[in-house]
Amino acid sequence: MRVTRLATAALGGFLLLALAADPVLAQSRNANLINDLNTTLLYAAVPITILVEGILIYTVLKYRNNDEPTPTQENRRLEITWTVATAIVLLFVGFASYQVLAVEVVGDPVPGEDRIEPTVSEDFEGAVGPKETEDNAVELEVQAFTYGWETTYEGTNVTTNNQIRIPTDRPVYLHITSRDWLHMLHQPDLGLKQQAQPGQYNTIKTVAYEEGSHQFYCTEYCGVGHSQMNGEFIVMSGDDYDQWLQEQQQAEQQEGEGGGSGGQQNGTNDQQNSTGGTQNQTGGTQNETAGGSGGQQNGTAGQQNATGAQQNETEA
Ligand SMILES: [Cu+2]
Repeated sequence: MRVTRLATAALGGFLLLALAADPVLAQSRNANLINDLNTTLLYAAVPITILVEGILIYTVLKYRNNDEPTPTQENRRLEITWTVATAIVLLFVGFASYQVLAVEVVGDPVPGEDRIEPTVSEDFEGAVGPKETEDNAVELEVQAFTYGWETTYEGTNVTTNNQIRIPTDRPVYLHITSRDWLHMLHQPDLGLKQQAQPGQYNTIKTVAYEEGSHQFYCTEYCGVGHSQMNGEFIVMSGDDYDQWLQEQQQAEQQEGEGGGSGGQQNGTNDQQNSTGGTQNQTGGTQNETAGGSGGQQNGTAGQQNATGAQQNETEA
């Protein structure tokens, strides 16, 4: 009876764990690999947990009234069994983890002759460019500072603050560095995490599958503004991304070419605003006038009250 109940509880626990481990959506190749590894390791860990806990509970219950226990002196078969079993488990965990860590989206890209030069703004070491075969790859430079993030897109002058935009289904290389001291970029849904270090680039790679917006943030305590050091990580379709980048570039160019004319337009806006201001002032005058007469009315009311009080006194 007791054993049946225990078995039911163990099975229930296993099912709960299996449900909790179910990955929600395939956001990126990184997240996919990490979640799959997690599930694989869980399938190994749960039976071992049930076995060990089962033996423990069985032993406690069976020998609970044993007042003079004697330790097992020597049991070669038992020792060989648990040594071999442990070795098999460790080999399995090591092999499964290595298969995921060896993939460059998880274990970071490694420099090689088959890669093009990375597009970065500073003369720092550590950046790894895309492979020659990845002709549609996207490179972004992410600079951390106290307290925010600035992203530069593919060697253009286009930058975004506290916002990182990437396209789906293309290899994306993020060259991460810092302008002052240590920070860390983290986006859990996509399985991205890398340190931002001054004087050095750390390159991470991803291939995103789903469009959407996610929050990214700093996960290395860096000062009083650390908790505000977050931003929006936007995954767009390839076409949307190209269009957005083109628009940004055009806006940038227009600003660069006609800085003077842009300034004049702003001046006109300012004039319109000041005209609006005059109208408001006129309105203010009207209000004042109305307020004055209102005040007089109040004054009259006050006089009436005073009169009332006098009447009351008289009656008393
Ligand atoms: Cu921080």
